[in-house]
Amino acid sequence: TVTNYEFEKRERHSSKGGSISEEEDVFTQNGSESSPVDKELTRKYSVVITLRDSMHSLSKIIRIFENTKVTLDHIESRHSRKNGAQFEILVSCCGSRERLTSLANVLRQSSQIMDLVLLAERDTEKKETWFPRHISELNLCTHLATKFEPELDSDHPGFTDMKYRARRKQIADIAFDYKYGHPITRVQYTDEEIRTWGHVFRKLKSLFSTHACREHRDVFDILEKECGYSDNNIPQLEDISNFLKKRTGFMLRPVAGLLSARDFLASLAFRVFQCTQYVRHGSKPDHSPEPDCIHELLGHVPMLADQKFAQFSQELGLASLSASDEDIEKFATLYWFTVEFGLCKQNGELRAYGAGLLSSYAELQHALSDVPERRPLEPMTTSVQEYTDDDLQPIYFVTESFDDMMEKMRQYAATIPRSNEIRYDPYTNTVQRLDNT
Ligand code: HBI
Ligand code: NLE
Ligand code: FE
Repeated sequence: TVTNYEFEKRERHSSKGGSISEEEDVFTQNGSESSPVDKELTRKYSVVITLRDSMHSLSKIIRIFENTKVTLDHIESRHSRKNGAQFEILVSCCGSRERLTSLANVLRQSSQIMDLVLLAERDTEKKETWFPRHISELNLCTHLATKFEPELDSDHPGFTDMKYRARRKQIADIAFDYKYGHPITRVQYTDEEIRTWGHVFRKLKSLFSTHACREHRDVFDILEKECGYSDNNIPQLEDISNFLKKRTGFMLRPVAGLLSARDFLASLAFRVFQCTQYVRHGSKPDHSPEPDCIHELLGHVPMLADQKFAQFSQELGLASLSASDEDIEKFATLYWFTVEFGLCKQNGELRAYGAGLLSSYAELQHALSDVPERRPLEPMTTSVQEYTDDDLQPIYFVTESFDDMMEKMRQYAATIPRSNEIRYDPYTNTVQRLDNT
């Protein structure tokens, strides 16, 4: 790579902790005194190598890395501004302190190398990721993932439909303008949108009695009686948010599309559900890879109105706060196989509680048919299971009960390294760390 971006970032970073050569001194002086355990510890290092002449020696240098079994992560080059030097090479690598010391010693003997600086990335690992502490800070958690956009994705059923794209933009603006505490702007749905909703509504309703879990069926009856759920009316998010607030304290917040997993999960910690407001394209009503309000209203809302399920969702959110990127990925996968595509056993029968199943006529039938594979939910393995997010799932995970699922998830979350325990204060809608930092 011949970009300067990483290079500059690291220079800024290293200048905070003193000059580069000071770091180097600390490194070499302490190197021989470290304990045997310390020596085996693999850490990340950056090596900046100043080359006298051309880059011809680069391949030899790389071979020395390989010979000392230091793993390369990233290499960049740039022209050097130093007198008598041609290039500077930045190498990000990984290895034990001992290996890096011997590597540096070997390299320094090369006549091609004018200067070599070794930096241990001490504080990059310590750095804390920001997370919202108060429910209003969800106004900052709006990082959209660019996936399934009708504008950008040529496979999207709305890609060539300019009218649909304009409509999506119009509804997205409600979400972009939204601030915590505002009522959610109502949408006057078109006849076409209501037709799409009605089609999905009728077909799914015919499956719920045999395919949906008890919790979903119970709330769905109430939503029909009290909240205007019917095949000729798309309920408004504001009204449904108020209904949920009374049932479990969950609130809806409009969102323009798929959010980053970190932001999406963080909102659950505050019992806020990020909810899309547009309707899927009418040409593919029975399965949509992206969330839309049909998915949210028919799939998620009934489940979020259940006390136990609401608790489960919030705990998943709380566990995700301050987690590393790798752990966020795992929590997102667990969310996927439970809240979105989970199956459970009830009275000896298999039932769907996952919202992605309860909002898709095609997938609800598929999930309970004998086509897909089904495995018991086991967070440790489920969290690393690969999945497809643009078609029917080949694998589903089955839980014995919501209590069992909650217990397993708590045990799993307890194994995730986090700097501090976090608790939620419902009176102030804040998350606090137990050490008050
Ligand atoms: N964003 N709006 C929205 N809706 C989702 O269901 C959603 C998301 N972003 C990420 C995401 N789901 C998945 O990564 C979950 O597994 C967390
Ligand atoms: N496949 C679901 C549906 O068609 O309603 C949406 C899933 C969103 C993750
Ligand atoms: Fe969803």
